[in-house]
Amino acid sequence: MTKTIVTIVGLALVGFIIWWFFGKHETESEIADVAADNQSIDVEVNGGYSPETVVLKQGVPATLNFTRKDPSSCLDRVVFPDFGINQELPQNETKEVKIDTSQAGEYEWACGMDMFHGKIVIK
Ligand SMILES: [Cu+2]
Repeated sequence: MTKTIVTIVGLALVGFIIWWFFGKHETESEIADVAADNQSIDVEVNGGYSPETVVLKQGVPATLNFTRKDPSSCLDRVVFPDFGINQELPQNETKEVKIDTSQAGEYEWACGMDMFHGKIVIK
């Protein structure tokens, strides 16, 4: 019985390792909800950003609602270098980050230490 369990756990681990190294890891991408004159999207901050890529419509003012669940101070700031934004993210509070969508393109954001990354795609 113990042997069977060990074998199953072993196989599961091997499967996980194979998936981890060879599986397709598409970054999670989400399109903002667009209303007439604004668009918004919720981003959860927990060991990284979810979604990691946010798609915004050009020309419509955008708000990203960041909520940090992660207790680590690593993620307590979010920085958008292209927009000159450096926003503090207190834990379990939702902070709005307004994005100027007048220019199409791809813009990265990162935690205060540049360790975790996300991306806005404006098109
Ligand atoms: Cu960090």
